[in-house]
Amino acid sequence: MLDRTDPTFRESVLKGLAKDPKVLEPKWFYDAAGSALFDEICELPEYYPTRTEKSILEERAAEIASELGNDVILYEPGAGSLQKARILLEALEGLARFIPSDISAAHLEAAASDLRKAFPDIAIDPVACDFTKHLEMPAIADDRPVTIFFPGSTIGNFEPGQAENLLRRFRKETGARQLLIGVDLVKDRETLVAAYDDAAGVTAAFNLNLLKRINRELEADFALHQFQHHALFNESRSRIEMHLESLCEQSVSISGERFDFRDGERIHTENSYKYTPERFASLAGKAGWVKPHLWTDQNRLFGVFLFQSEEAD
Ligand code: AVJ
Repeated sequence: MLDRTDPTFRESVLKGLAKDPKVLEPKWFYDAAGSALFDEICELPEYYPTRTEKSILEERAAEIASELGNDVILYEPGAGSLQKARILLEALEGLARFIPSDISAAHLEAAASDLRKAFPDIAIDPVACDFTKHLEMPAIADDRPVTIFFPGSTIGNFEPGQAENLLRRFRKETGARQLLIGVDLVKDRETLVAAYDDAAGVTAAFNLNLLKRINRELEADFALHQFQHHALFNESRSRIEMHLESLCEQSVSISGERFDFRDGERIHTENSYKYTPERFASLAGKAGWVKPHLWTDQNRLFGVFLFQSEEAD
């Protein structure tokens, strides 16, 4: 499939690499190769979030379904391959409408037509939008209450203040009454670091693929072997950080602009915030999401929260 370059990619990259320290936004990880690498990450023995969240959704599906009710519109921002939605749709017998949204219209349409075959009784109405900017609603008359489904701990990519704004926007832009959200929980450093620095090097390849993408789409000349994946747990900020570290002094040309790197200089490519249940409930509360209900696994690795909109009180 042809990957059309998002017009904002160039601007975001040039701006991020002009900063000190240099940064790149994690949303650019997911070109075709990056999405395939992420799918591989989800299968790694060290990467517990995906399988843990899946097992919570599967094991608690009936309970979750009875809390949600059937007569809702389920809206998933950044729905991607719709893997997790399938689990929920199976549990929500009689769900009327599902609205997956994603930045990549082509992938979304393909995933949606597969989903229609599996769930012929559910209206599936994909909308292409970038949820970091705006949640689009399809032009359909249906006044059932909206439930936002935001799994995968995607919320962990945002600074806490940004996360709060995002969750407030989700509520206001869709009029949603409920939020079902997956959140990775704080745990010991070894478990966390291993999940982002796996033995097989898949996460390293995922991180470095960002430079490959810049080379291909933005006429750049990153020497990939001169950068190294680095993951660390920043405990005081309760987040995993991923960086790409320059292994020597070098300069790189991107779209005709030159960027100098010191030996050991890092590009900060991702944050993945880890929450305690209390801290996450308090963040969501500030965004108008109240009455948390938490489902977790035996080891409390991962949390699936259901919140109600304060307006529904
Ligand atoms: C998709 C943001 C949830 O933070 O765990 C996985 C992305 N990065 N390994 C995460 C990711 C490196 C992932 N999220």
